[in-house]
This record gives sequence, C-alpha cells and structure tokens, in this order.
Amino acid sequence: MASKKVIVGVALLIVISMCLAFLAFTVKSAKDRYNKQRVIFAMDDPKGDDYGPGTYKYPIEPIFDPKKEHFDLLGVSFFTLRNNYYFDMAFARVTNPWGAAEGFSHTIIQIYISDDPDNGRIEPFKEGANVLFDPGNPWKYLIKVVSFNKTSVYWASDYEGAEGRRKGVQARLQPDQKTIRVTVPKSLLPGNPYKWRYYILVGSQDGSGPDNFRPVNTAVGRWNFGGGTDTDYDPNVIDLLADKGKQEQMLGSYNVAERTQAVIEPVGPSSIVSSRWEDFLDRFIEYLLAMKVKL
Ligand SMILES: [Ca+2]
Ligand SMILES: [Ca+2]
Repeated sequence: MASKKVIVGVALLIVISMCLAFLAFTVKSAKDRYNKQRVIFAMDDPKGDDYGPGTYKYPIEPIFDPKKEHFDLLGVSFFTLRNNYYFDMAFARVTNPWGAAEGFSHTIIQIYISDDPDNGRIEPFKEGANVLFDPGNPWKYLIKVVSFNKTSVYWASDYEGAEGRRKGVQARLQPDQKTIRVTVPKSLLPGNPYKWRYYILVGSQDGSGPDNFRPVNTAVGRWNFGGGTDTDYDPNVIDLLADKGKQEQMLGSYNVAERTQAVIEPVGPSSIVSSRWEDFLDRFIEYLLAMKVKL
C-alpha cells in the first residue's frame, strides 16, 4: 500500500514539474517574441511612378523641383516590436519646406488597413483622395500621416468630425533622410497583423486641400498638379503602393462621363505567416500584458 502511495506521489510530482517547466518555457517564448523586432509586411513600389494614373504633372512652383521624386514611394517595411507597430515608408526624396518637427512637410500618406471582408467602409474617411476601395476589402483603420503633430489613427466606426487617436502616435523622418517612420501603439490597431491588407496612398500635403491632399486639375498650376480633370472623379493620389503596371490601371479607372471614381485594390496579406504556436503566444502575450506582467 505504502509503495503505491509513493508511486502516485512521485508521478504527481513529475506531472507538476513538467507543467511548471512548460509554463516557464511558454513565458520565456512569449517574452522573446514580444521583445524581438519582427517584420509583418514588406513590399517594393516601382521607381518613377509618381504620376497617378500615368498622366499627372508636378505643379510649377520651384518648391516641387525637380518636378519628380517628392511623392515617389519606393517601398515599405512594417514591423512589430514590444507594444508598438512601426510603419517605414521609403521615398526617392523627402524635403521639409515648411520646417515641420517631423522632418517632412511635403508628403501626405494615408495607410488604410483592411482586416475583415465583412466589416468596414469602402469610401475614404473624408473626401479628398477621390478613390473608392475594393468592396471585398473594406477598411477598418486609417493612419493619416501628416506634419505638425496631426498624424492620427481613425477607425471606420468614427464619425467624420472625429479628432483621431494621437496618444503614442508619432511620424518622423529617419536619419537616412529618405524614410518616414510612423509609430502606432498596438492598442490602437487591434487584430492579427498577418491578415491585414493595405491601401497606401501618397499625395502632396496641402493644409487647405480636401482632406489635406493637393488637388489635381486638367492644367498644371503654380500650386496644383495637372494631367487630370477639373472634376472630383480623378484621384488626388500621386503614388500608390502596387505591383508594376497595376497603379496606372487602378487610378485610371475613374470615368467622368459616368461620374464614377477609381476603385483601388489593396496589397497583402503578408507572405510572412504566423504558426498556430505563434498565434497562441500572441494571445498569451496579450493576457500577460492585461495581467500587468512585465515582459
Ligand atoms: Ca513609386
Ligand atoms: Ca506606385
């Protein structure tokens, strides 16, 4: 009898110590994952396509010299580290004619994120870009990247006059003078980033333009782009993140006679995928953070 009790006791001890070892292993794995910089999405954009649908011309004002490159997106790299997402966007040229603390004041970028085909909106948050989004990939989050401490996160459920979320949000030109990095706390973008699709819209920042986009008209002006139309059907988007040849087709899909705006498709989801174990760790990390465990 006594020996049976001993065996049960020893077995119980083994099981308990195995459970503790597994828990310690899981906590360490969660800690390592949380503290490691991990790319969630990366993509290049063709050089020299800062012409919208293929016809747009830079404004006359010398501030836009050499009439190219300012709005030419070359690629993006998005990554996660600790409790932030980082959105790096590289350009052919970044200047700061109005001396913004962010290090750039010419460029406006709008990052629309879709993560649920049944949830979100297909028109932009505000009128300005003059595009519509693919109905199969409505957007849920918008990161509007502008200068003078106005970079903000909006949700599709926000009303039009909403101020946007700015706490912990930051946009800064990086030391290479070509990359704009936007930092966004994860709490402002709930969801699984490996499933996200993106619409990355690049334009010329204009404080008094519609939704801060500099307008595109038929004729080039001192302060406006030319090569479009004098209506609100042509996009005010100068570069769009897309595979070679796709941007011209998508941004050119507006029709003035039929009064329709261009419909654009997102890029993504990421080719980087997470395993079940990593998904479990991500949920475990959320739990540990909610429990105020220091990671
Ligand atoms: Ca480009
Ligand atoms: Ca492009």
